[in-house]
Amino acid sequence: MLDFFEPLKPNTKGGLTVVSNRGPYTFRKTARGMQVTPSVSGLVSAIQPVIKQIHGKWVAWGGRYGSEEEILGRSIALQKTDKWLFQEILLTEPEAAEYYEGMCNSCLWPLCHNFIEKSVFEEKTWQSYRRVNRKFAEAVLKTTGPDDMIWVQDFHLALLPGYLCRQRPGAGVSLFWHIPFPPPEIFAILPWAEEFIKGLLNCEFIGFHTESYVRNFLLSAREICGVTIDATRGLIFGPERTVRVGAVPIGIDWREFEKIASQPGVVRKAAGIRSDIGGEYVIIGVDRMDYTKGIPERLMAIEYLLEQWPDYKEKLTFVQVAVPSRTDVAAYRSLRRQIEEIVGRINGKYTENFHVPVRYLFKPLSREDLVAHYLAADMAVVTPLKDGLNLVAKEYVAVKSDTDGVLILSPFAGAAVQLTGALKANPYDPRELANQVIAGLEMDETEKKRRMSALARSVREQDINWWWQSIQQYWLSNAEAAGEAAGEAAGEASHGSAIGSMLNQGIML
Ligand code: GDG
Repeated sequence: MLDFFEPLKPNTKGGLTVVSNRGPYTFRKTARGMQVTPSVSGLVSAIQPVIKQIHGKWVAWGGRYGSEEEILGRSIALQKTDKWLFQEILLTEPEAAEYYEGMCNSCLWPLCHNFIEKSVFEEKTWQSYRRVNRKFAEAVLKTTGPDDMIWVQDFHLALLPGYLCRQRPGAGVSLFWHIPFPPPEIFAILPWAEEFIKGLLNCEFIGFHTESYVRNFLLSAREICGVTIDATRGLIFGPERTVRVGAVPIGIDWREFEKIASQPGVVRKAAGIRSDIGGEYVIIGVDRMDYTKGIPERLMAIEYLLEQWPDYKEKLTFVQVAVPSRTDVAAYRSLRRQIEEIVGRINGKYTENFHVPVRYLFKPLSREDLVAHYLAADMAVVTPLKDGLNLVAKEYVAVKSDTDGVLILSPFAGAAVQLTGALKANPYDPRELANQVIAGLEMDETEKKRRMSALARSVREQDINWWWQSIQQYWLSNAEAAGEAAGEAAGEASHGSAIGSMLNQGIML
C-alpha cells in the first residue's frame, strides 16, 4: 500500500538521513497511477535493513523527472506501518543524461573499475555532476535539521559533503564508497580529480570495503590534493577537517536469507527448478548486467569446459540471471548483445537430447525466487573482473551454509579478502576458471563442507549488524575526538549524542 506525503520536514531531534543517487524504489507515472518498482542493487540490499531498523530518512532520486525549478517530489512510506520515509528527488532529463548516464555511468564507474578505455571525459557532464550535487545539497538541507547525521552513499555524490558543509559548517557528514577506489595513478586521470577528492575531504568518516581501497584513497588524497596523511591510523589532515578513513566491508542479513531458504514454498520451488532443468549439476551466476561482472568471460569458460570435458555435456547446466541495468548506456546495450550471442552459440553447439547447457534470464527475480535459485545450485560462480565487494557471494553462502554448495570467487572482488574458503579463479583465464569448476564439482563432500562452514562463519561474524555497529563506532570515536579537541564545541557534541543515543538504544538489525 502506498502512502504519499508532502515533502519531509527537517528533523529537530537529530536522526540519520541516508542520501544516495538511486533509492530503494523506482517510480513511473502511468495511466493507472504511480508504478513503484523495487530497485535491484547492492547498495539497496545493504542500506535497506539499516534504515528500516533505525526509522531513518532516505533521500534519493526515484528515476522521475521534474522541471528545472522542481527539486523535491513527494515523500513516501510504502506501508502504513513503515517508520522510515523515502524523500524523492527529481532530476531534469538533461541532468539524468549528463550527470547520471554521462559522468557517473560512463566516466567514474569505468575509471574506478580499471576500465580506463571505457571512460569518457566531458566537461559538460562534469558541470552537470556539480549541478546535481548542489541540487542534492539543497534537498538535504531542506529535509534535515542541524543535528541530523547525514550519511552519503557512493561515488555519485562526492561533492555533496563540501556543498553541505559550506551551507552548514561542521555538519555531521560521512560517506560510504561502495565500489573500488583505484590507485592514484589511475584516479589522477580524471581531469577533475582534485575538486572531486576535496569534496570528499569534508566528511568526518569515509568507509570502503577493503584496506587496499583505503590505501588507494589515502595516497590519492596526498598525491592529488597535497594533504598530509597518517596511513597507519587512516587519517587525512584536510583543509576543513581531519577525515577518518577505514575498511568496513558490508555484511548481509544472513538470518533473513536463511529464513527465506527454509520456507516450504521456496524449498519446493528449488526442487522444481532442479527437476525442470534435469541433469546432475546446476551452476549459477547472478549479476546486474554490467561489464565489470565478467559474464561473457564466465560463459566462455563454460564453453571451454564443455569442449574439454564432453562427459559433462548432458550433466551440467549453467544458469545465468542477468538483471537489466543502465540500459540507456551504449556499453550496456552492446554487452547484452554480446552475452546473448555467446549463449546462443553455446546452446546451438552443445544442446544434446534436449538438454540445454545454458539457461539465461534477463530479468529481475523476486527475493524468494532468487533464494530458490541459490538453493537449487550446486555451485555459484561469482567472477567479476573488478567488484567493490559483491554481495551475491555472501548471499549464496548464507543460503547454502548447511550444505555442500561450492563457491568460486574472483580474486578481483573485494569479498575475496573475507571469503577465503572459496575456490579462487582468475576470470580473465577461461582455462583456470573451467578447471576450478571441474575441481569444485569433483571435490569430495568433506572438503566441500569444510570450505562451506568456513565461509558461513565469515558471513555470520561480519554480517550487516557487525557492519552497522562498526560504522557507528567510527562515528562515535570521531565525535569524541572532535569534542575533546574543540572543548565540547556545541555542534560537534550534538552529533556525538545522536550517535550515542543510537548505540545506547542497542540498535541491532
Ligand atoms: C555495488 C558494488 C558492492 C541480484 N539479482 C537479483 C537481485 N540481486 C541483488 C543481489 C544483491 C544485489 O542485487 C547485487 O549486489 P552486488 O554486491 O553483487 O553488486 P552491485 O549492484 O554492483 O553493488 C558492489 C555493493 O554495491 C554493496 O556495497 O558489493 O561491489 O558494485 O544483493 O541479491 N535481487 C532480486 N532479484 C534479482 O534478480 N530481488
